[in-house]
Amino acid sequence: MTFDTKQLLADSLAAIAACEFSAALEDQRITLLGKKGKVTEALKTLGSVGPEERKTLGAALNEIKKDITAAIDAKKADLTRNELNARLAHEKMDVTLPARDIPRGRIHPVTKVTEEITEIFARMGFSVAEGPDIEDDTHNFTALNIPESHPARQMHDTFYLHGNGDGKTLLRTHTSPVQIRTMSAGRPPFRVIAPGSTYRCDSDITHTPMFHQVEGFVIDKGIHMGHLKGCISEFLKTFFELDDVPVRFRPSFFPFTEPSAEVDIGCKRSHEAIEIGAPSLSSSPQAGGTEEGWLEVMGCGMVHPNVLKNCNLDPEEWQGFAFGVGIERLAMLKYGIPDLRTFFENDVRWLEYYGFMP
Ligand code: 2NM
Repeated sequence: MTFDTKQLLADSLAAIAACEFSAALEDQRITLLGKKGKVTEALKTLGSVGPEERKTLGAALNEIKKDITAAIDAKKADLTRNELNARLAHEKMDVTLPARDIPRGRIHPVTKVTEEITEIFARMGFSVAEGPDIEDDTHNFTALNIPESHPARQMHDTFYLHGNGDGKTLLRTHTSPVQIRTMSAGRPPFRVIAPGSTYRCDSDITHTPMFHQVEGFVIDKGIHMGHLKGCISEFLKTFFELDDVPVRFRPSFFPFTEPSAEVDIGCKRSHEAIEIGAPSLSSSPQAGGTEEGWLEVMGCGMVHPNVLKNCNLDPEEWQGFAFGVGIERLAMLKYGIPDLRTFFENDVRWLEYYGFMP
């Protein structure tokens, strides 16, 4: 019996050529060259043939094994390349497609305005201080020259946390206790603002039980009302983005400052809106239902000598001014938000409309 190596080679090459996928080619390799493969089986028969035939058949089988191996390798490279090309064509992506719109949260107007105020004062050299929302009576009232009999101490204004107001623990009614802590802990000069949440037991269209303030103060040698007026006028101009905003300091009273003033800015009022910055300072009715007037935006004053003494500062050596603004009020004026209570309703539609992109 003579083994037809030519036929085996021809059949093998045809089978290899017919493979369409690498998996099929791998099956072919096992069928031909595997442990029980056709070529392997043929090589095993060499032991049972005569020495002459073993020589020629052996050489021929080794030759076709080489050819088959080479054909498999070439076909494998071929199929791998084709399969890669097919994948690349199929999985092609358009890198110019616009990104899918992911829903993003908005910055709450309180946060935005707090950041704006902080930035303006930071550029004037102020640093930021913070303190606890839960305070004691000493830091919130006594050190600020607010006597026992002061109406702000009474139950209807202050949220007391223990007992009936003698527990001495309360939710701060302003951020001034931060100033007291700063003055008591450090050495002047100070140029500090204190933004944060404040609480008062008061709730109607213009009051919410929780609201936000930025208070600030400067303590140094020779500080006077001129510094106060310059600093606050500059702040209001920058905040309302107006070169020439009319600012008026109207005498007022706070227990912790002397003298004290309320700060008004010129505005134009119509049925629809309030516009900050009026060209003339007269409070006279205008044509078209528009009226020029003044709008109270903040409070301020020279820090009371008693407050300085309570913080172990000698009023003969150190003077200062202080001020306080309501964040929600400034946000309403700058961004035309009509209703204070909507600030804390957590309505995402409101936030989408009045909120800011990050
Ligand atoms: C205001 C108005 C006026 C004020 C005073 C102080 C302190 F602690 F330095 F004495 N802090 N804040 C102050 C003064 C706050 O808010 C309407």
